[in-house]
Amino acid sequence: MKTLDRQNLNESLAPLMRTHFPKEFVWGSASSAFQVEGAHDVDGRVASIWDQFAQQPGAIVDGADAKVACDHYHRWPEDLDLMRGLGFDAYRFSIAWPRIFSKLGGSANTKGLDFYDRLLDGVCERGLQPWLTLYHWDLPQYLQAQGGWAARATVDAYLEFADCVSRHLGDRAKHWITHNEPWCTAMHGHYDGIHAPGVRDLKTALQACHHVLLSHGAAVRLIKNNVSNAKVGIALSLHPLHAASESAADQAALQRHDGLRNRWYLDPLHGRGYPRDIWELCAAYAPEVKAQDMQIIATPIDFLGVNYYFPETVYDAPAAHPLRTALVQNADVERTAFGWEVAPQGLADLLKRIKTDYQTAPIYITENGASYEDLVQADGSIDDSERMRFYQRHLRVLRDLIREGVDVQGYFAWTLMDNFEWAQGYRRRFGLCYVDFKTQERRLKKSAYWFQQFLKNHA
Ligand code: IFM
Repeated sequence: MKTLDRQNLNESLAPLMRTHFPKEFVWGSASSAFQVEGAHDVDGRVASIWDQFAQQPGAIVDGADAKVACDHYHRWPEDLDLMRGLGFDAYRFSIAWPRIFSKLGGSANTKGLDFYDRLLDGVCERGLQPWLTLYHWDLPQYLQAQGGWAARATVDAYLEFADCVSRHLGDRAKHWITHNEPWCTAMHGHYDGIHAPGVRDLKTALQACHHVLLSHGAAVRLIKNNVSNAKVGIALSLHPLHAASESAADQAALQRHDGLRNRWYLDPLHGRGYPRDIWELCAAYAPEVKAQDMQIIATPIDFLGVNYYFPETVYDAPAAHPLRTALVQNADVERTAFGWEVAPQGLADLLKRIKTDYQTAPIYITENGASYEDLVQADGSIDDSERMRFYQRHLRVLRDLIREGVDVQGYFAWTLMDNFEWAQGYRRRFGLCYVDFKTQERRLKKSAYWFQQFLKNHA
């Protein structure tokens, strides 16, 4: 790896040390299968809803697809070496369901399982701790044709997938995440339609959401049954929220937004059922819930994964359905290239609120990171000082929170390398490593060098 620009890195590093965090704290990087693997038709993989969605004109801003992406399917040894070289302890990755089951009721695809065997062995051989996500948005298209997450039968199909994968990999993988960001699966996928499968209907979204949560609870039980000493959790995208004003209308909008954005997930996972205020408001859109569903969803988890990116400011706005709210684009706040507000303090607000309101299981930050327009210098180096500072500022907040007694046990950077950023295609880069998508060359950005120096400074 290239020599570090020590003076510069040390300057920004001075107040923050790995030794400020608990010794057992887990430092990892996270990815998802569809965003990095490529090899879309290799070894029996079938199409996912994202392969299908990417073909729709206008669905992906740059018209890209993920047929090759970062070619992680073939280049994983190099990528794991990069992770190890940076000093990470853990790798969070997801299993592509379309590689494992190619049709309904069929048997598991051995070649797909073999790939994850190789990857998992490679992770373990390098001393990295594997964290497996079962569902990171790549539903097989054949299941969408049967109704997708809006159909209850998809819960059974997911459990078959979870059963197969946990039996196969559970001897080596002990950390399991059932779903990544169910809010996105439900709302981006089925309400605003900017994600696959591109449905736009609130009732369908809430039904899909219920099935995702139900499949989560059932999978917790199943994985714990299949895997000795398994730690099982879920990764939620959660947001600290503010009202645009003190007005009663904006305050009520804040409650509604919080209800659908945060409480709709946190409440049922903590045995409180769906939030009553929101349930009453959305009576016409409410999901069908069967006896026992809520008990299954509330199956205790071993950890809560929190994906934190940005806070939101809410005001009351007329719209077609009773949950109407709108978001304010605050002027004069710092933003990433994606337009997301940069608010390290929001992480503290969010985690304190979770601790107070839910007395939850230990927390892991399962994603945090930022997209910037990375500047490639004449000498080929990449000066992403903004991303470096983003990480430093969030980690400082996290360090202080842990000192205040909030039980956070690990942190996963999103993400090791630039990849397919869903509807934004390759336009939005989140990586610590720059990927030249023409040559597949990976190059460390300044933020990666900073992380490397930060991680190596431990007792
Ligand atoms: O790239 C995504 C990831 O798949 C889920 N969480 C947010 C990231 C950045 O948008």
